[in-house]
Amino acid sequence: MSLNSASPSVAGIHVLADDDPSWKLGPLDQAKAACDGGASVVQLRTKYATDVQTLEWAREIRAITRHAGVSFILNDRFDLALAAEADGVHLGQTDLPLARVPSDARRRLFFGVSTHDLDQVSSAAKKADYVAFGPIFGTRSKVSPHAAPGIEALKAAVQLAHPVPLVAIGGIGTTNISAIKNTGAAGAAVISAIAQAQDPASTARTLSEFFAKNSVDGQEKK
Ligand code: 3NM
Repeated sequence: MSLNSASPSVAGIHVLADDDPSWKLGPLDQAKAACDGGASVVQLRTKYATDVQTLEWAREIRAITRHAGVSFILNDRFDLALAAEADGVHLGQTDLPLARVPSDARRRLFFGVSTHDLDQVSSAAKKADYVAFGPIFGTRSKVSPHAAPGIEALKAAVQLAHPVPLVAIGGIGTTNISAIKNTGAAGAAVISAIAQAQDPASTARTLSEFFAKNSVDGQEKK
């Protein structure tokens, strides 16, 4: 599936519903908060669960997101994504390469690829439907050998990926969402900002509203 105005959107806030057991909220509650708060995308990210558990969560999140009009992406696994009727799949650099994904799955799902430097951005933008780039800032949600490249590198990545939408990830929250938006990134993805929030739905709403604003240098455009 390629992304166009008639297809599910990847623009806006992506909430990664993550199954790390140390989070205050489980993946279903993270997904519900995302939908209640007006996020654009929920991505289910399971690094601990069995396939059976992942599929069970994926089916529930599919129902919640469909009802809310929110796009649903599954991390890593196109087979489970098809089984759960997800909209898309998010692949890491060490997951199945996009070129190996069967054409039937390519037709039915859109695909995003994680990138961590500008060479990876350039290569992913040639084949993926969207590109994720990070970690932009320091993150404690993922063990990453990659340095946090910051806002200037994000600007370069956005331009390099264009016209393929780029989603920023890593260390993003309410205090830096405007800076992310100002780079021209199509989206911003978060884990701990929601999974650890006092009021997750309200935080998702704050992030979504900030991101929806057409702000320049932190100033909201009238
Ligand atoms: N991927 P938080 S950083 C899942 O750089 C993930 O590809 C990253 O969590 C990448 O919003 C990251 O809590 C963790 O920083 C994002």
